Formats: sequence, C-alpha cells, structure tokens
Amino acid sequence: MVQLVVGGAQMGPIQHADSRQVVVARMIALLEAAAARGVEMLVYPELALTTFFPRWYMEDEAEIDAFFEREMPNGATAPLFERARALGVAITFGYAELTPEGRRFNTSILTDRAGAIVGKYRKIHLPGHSEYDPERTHQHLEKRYFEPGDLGFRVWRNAGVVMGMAICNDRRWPETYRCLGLQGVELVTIGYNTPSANGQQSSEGLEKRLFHSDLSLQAGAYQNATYVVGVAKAGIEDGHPLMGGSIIVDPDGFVLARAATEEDELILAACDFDKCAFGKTTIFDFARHRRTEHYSRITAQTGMQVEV
Ligand code: CDV
Repeated sequence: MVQLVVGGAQMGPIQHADSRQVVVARMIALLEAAAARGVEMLVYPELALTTFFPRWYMEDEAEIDAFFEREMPNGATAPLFERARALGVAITFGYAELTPEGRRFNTSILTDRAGAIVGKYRKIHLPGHSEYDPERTHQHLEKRYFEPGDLGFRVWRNAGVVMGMAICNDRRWPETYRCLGLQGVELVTIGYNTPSANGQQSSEGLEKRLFHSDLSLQAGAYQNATYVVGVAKAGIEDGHPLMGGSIIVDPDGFVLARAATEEDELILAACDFDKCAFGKTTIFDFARHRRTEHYSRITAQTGMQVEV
C-alpha cells in the first residue's frame, strides 16, 4: 500500500523587482506550512523563481539571462533544498534553465525526500510566439526564450510512487499524459502560469480559462488512471493578471483539493496510489484495449490535414 500526502504550493505574484532570495523565502514558508500538515511531496509552479518574463519582449542577451539559472541548486535556491531535506519533503518546481552550452529551456526538477534531484523535465509544448506581436493585448514569448524540451516525457519512482512531470501548456495535450501513462505514471505534477485572459480573443476570460484547465487536468487523470496536481503562479504580476485554480485530481478525475485565492496558498490531499490500479487494469488497460495499428497518424503527422 503506497500512500503519500501530496501538496500544491500555489504562489501569488512575483514582481520583476523581487529577488530570488525573497521568492525562495516564500517557497520555504509554504514548505514549512506543508510539512506541518503532513505533506510529503510538494509541487510548486512553473518558473517559480521569477516573474513570468515571457510577457516581456527583450533583445538584450544579458537582460534575458538574468531570468535564468546556470545551475541547480545554486546559491539562491540551496536553502530551499536544505529545508526540504531537513523536513523530509520531496519537491518539484520550475525555473528557466541556461545550460553550459548556452541553451535555454523551461525546466522543472524533482527531488527525493532527502533533497537530491532525481528527475528533470524540459517543457515540450511551448506556446506563444517568437517576435513582438502588436495585435496581442499581452505578449507570450516562450518560443523566443526557450527551445522545445529535449528530454521527452519520463517517469521516476520516487517515495514509492511513479512520478512524471509536465509544464503548463503541456497539460492541454493528451499526448503528454498518454506518454506518461504508458510508463505507468501514478502522479503527474504540472506547474503553470496562465494569463487570466486570452491575448488574442477578448471573449475568453477567467471563467473559461479555469474551466479549460480543470477539463484538461481531470481528463488526463481519468484517462490514464493517475493522480494529477496542477499548481498555478497567480495574481497580478507587473500589472498582468495570472489565474489561480490549482487543483489535485484523483485517478477517477475527481478534484480532491482546490485553491481559493490568487495568493500563496497551500492545497493538499492524502493520496492512496493503490487507487491507480483499478483504471489501469480495467477500462484503461492499455495492453488489452489500445489499437496502435490505427494511431500512426498521431506521430506521423503534426498539423491538421483535410483530405476530403
Ligand atoms: N505558460 C504557459 O504555457 N501558458 C499557456 C498560455 C499561453 C495559454 C497555458 O497553456 O496556460
């Protein structure tokens, strides 16, 4: 029987001027509150250490690099790793990664309960655009600042649970969950920064955005018989609103916990990972029911082709 108390450390806004030290202190406060309530695995948002900088168009390389981490842990984040180790809490959080070769990725790492990094994921589905777009109400320049991840969708056995990571826009793609589901995933962790409004369609506001987030996370959980944790960075950052809506979803697709604010807020749920077995051995027993002979189009073709 594998049980784990899983927490989501939703974070309120991080302003451009906020230092890494200030942000890490907030993350440690959430970690301590989580540990006090029995959390053993804590999930933080995408790009948890800085403001969501892809909203800013930048050309100066030094200005861009200031948002990136050259190593992990580093001087600023070491206290978080040390506190997590002392408290025995496994953590995952996102950050902008600059490799020694000068490559930039939107990355998340996973630690074990002793504070050692055991997994790394680099965001595969990068939304947005690469050049300044005057038609949008706000910019979303992830395609400018990051390369698509090159590590694939992997899982790690951590604290007795098969865990996989995805980041923000990945949660909208069924391929993400299925690649993890095919490896027996039991807990998918997904940090996000989702603007409260669509920069290209004024009719798409907060209500619809929250619904689409829930829909994606709940469907991914149910269709792969896995727990899914989606954790926001929320609130007004540098004048731009990000939605909250962090949730923990069980393998039936039910929401076990939901954030109520757009601030630093802890959500948690006691997860019994034996509950993943039912779906994985019945309606979503992939070995018995999948029909891969009809799925080749999914990897052979990227865009829609209308052939009639
Ligand atoms: N950070 C993201 O990937 N945000 C996207 C926005 C652009 C829609 C998301 O899917 O939430």
